[in-house]
Amino acid sequence: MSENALKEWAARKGYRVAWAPGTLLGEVQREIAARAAKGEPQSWFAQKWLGWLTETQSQADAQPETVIVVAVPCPACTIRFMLPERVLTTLIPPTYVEDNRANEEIRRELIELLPELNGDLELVGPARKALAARLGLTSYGLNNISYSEGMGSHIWLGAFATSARLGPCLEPKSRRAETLAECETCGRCRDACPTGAIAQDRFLLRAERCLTCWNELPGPWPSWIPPNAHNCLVGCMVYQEVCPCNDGLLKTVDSGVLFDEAETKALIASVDGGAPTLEASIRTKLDTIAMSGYMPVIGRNVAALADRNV
Ligand code: B12
Ligand code: SF4
Ligand code: SF4
Repeated sequence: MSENALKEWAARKGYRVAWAPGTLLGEVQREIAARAAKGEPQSWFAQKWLGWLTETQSQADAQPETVIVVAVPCPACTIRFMLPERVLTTLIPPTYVEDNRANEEIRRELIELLPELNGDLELVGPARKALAARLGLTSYGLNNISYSEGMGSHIWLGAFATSARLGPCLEPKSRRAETLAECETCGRCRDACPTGAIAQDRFLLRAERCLTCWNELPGPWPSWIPPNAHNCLVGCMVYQEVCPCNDGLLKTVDSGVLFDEAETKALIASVDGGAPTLEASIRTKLDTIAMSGYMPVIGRNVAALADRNV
């Protein structure tokens, strides 16, 4: 019953869905915790980005009956800034704009779809890539992000936990994560990564070298980031663009957001992370694409793109 309803819902929406006994959540969290204990990723990075590792009561301890993971195709979007002599058009990679909206929207849809949940469906914060891979919903690229069949890597991953049992549970296809077959003879993403975050000597990303790790956080750029590395408002699209498994699958939409010259100047002047003048109008525009949380880094990032003259 739930199996059919979930499959039909996903097919209708163009999503992919899979679910498994809730014990899978504990398994992937323990695997990541064991890596972190060995310093992969480095401990300062784990503390900042994988906060759940130090939480006393994790969702896995609460032993959900079922975890549901959903892969949703999502486009990159363009955004524009008026500089004195030209318009700077840049990209916001997939998942930034979707994240705020999709978590709640999909949770609501699943609750409506499956009465047996009785409204009991919690967002799962941690380890979504690892969960999706273990469910056979995605494969890892050498670049460490996940690819779902027919969608490429431009996907948002959502994960949910419930104490309800959902009809016949899909047994995860493989209890191991898999890599794309294409990676064996490729390596383009590793060559293209502007900061050397995709390592030669291990599979796990050197996350502390990833441009995204730095352009999402306020503060000065580390000196080892080459000025020409910057390529998006936040995040980075370099390795997804060069990947043959994304051929024909990358979609870009226009966000419709344009900052006029005064707003752009105010943003760039707030390069140290302080609130820009014209804050209200800037915030209103960012709110339309659910990006105002990134206000403290946008001025600095726009300045870096403008200096690069892209
Ligand atoms: C922390 C985080 C980051 C960090 C660290 C990234 C990382 N690779 O860990 C930073 C800030 C650098 C980052 C960057 C980006 N992120 Co991010 N990020 C997350 C977050 C919050 C947690 C990821 C996590 O658990 N990392 C911990 C590591 C240990 O987990 P893992 O990468 O799955 O590692 C497993 C594999 O390496 C595997 N493994 C190890 N060895 C081997 C060997 C083989 C052969 C195989 C098959 C597997 C394998 O075991 C590990 C688990 O133990 C998730 C959202 C979430 N709530 O889960 C989003 C998420 C992963 N990010 C996402 C995105 C889109 C990005 C960016 C592309 C941003 C952008 N658009 O510009 C970049 C991509 C960087 C990259 N190359 O991975 C998406 C990914 C969607 C997708 N297609 O997979 C997610 C899922 C957000 C979402 N809701 O959709 N991100
Ligand atoms: S660019 Fe090549 S090596 Fe990298 S993820 Fe894509 S297929 Fe794999
Ligand atoms: S997001 Fe950019 S910096 Fe990070 S691993 Fe990919 S190509 Fe390298």
